[in-house]
Amino acid sequence: MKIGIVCYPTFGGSGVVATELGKALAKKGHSIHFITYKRPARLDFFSENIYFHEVSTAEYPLFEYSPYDTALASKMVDVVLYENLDLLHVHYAIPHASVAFLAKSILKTKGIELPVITTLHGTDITLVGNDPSFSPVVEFSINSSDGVTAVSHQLKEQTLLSFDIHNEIKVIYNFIDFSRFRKTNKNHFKLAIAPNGEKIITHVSNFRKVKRIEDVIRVFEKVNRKIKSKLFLIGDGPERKRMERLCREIGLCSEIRFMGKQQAVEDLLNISDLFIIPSENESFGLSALEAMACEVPVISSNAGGLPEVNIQGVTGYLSDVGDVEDMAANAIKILSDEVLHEKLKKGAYETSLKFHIDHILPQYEQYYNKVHTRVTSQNVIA
Ligand code: GMT
Repeated sequence: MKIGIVCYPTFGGSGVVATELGKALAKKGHSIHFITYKRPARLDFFSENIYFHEVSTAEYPLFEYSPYDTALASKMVDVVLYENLDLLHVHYAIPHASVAFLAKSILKTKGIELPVITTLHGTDITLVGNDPSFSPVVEFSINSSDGVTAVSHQLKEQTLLSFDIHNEIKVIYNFIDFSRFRKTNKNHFKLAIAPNGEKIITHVSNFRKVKRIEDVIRVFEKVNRKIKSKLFLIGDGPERKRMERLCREIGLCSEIRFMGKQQAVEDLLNISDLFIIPSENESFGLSALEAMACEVPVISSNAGGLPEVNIQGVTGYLSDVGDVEDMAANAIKILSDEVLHEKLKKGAYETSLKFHIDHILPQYEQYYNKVHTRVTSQNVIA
């Protein structure tokens, strides 16, 4: 198939899923056309089946804000027409789903029926999408898509609760590529970074408020009083400065390392003993899954879709949002009991296999075929 993928090109979860999906589809022989404003961060190699179409907006003194949506719709139309795309798969509802509706409507006037699939990733529903300044458009564009997927059952339920949806929503989980995220021996690296046998606790995110990084630091503060340990904070975002100040205030700067954005997250996961994700809301928690694939148990909140990924007592433990005491107690329990730690490492890895790219990719392919057949056959009858 010739598939257009529209996504945010950043390190954020939706962009990562979209890019990895495109790469995997290209490996299977599909032609993949990424349409976005910058080359996606994870699009780091050349493939004869992958194309990148950059959306650039015209500068004009009248525009206080460049009309990205208009430029994106025009680029979608252009790529569909000249690359003969079979289907458009847009990731993150805002603005991609409504822009796809506009492109689809334009193409209809040219006699082309373009199937559009929207994947909901989380904050496009739970935070941003719910905002009254976006919600009517989000609801309309979900209902206007030819196919809709959500990355967890909880996100599907949340979408149905938040909006008046009459479209089917299919759940297709985030996935993991085990050729990248797998246990490898990085003991030399661990020895250099934790020379006194310190346990390493890791958090990866975009440092937004929803991630509750203060809870990560408060949990670590408690753990560190009992267990020699270090905290890796990987990623960057609006909360970073405040969190750096907090580390100074509590005097733990030498134990807490702000790593910034990292390309080779898997190397850091491979020297980690525990992963922590205490989010206020988390539709799936791809970063937790990446840790589990590297045999790292997870301490998380029980928000959103996290209980579908982190299984209580099997892959780690879950606590109520903000229950720093319970999270710290669970972390200490795991890090001070070698037998339990080993059991959870094994459980984390075995559970992560359920999300193997080889299981999830065919679900997308089958869904593409189903939606494509439905939309194009409707067109023939009409
Ligand atoms: O805020 C983020 O974590 C980034 C966000 C995104 O859309 O870029 O991630 C969301 O999509 C990921 C991929 O489907 C999910 O694994 C994350 O759980 C989800 N984040 C939230 O719901 C907060």
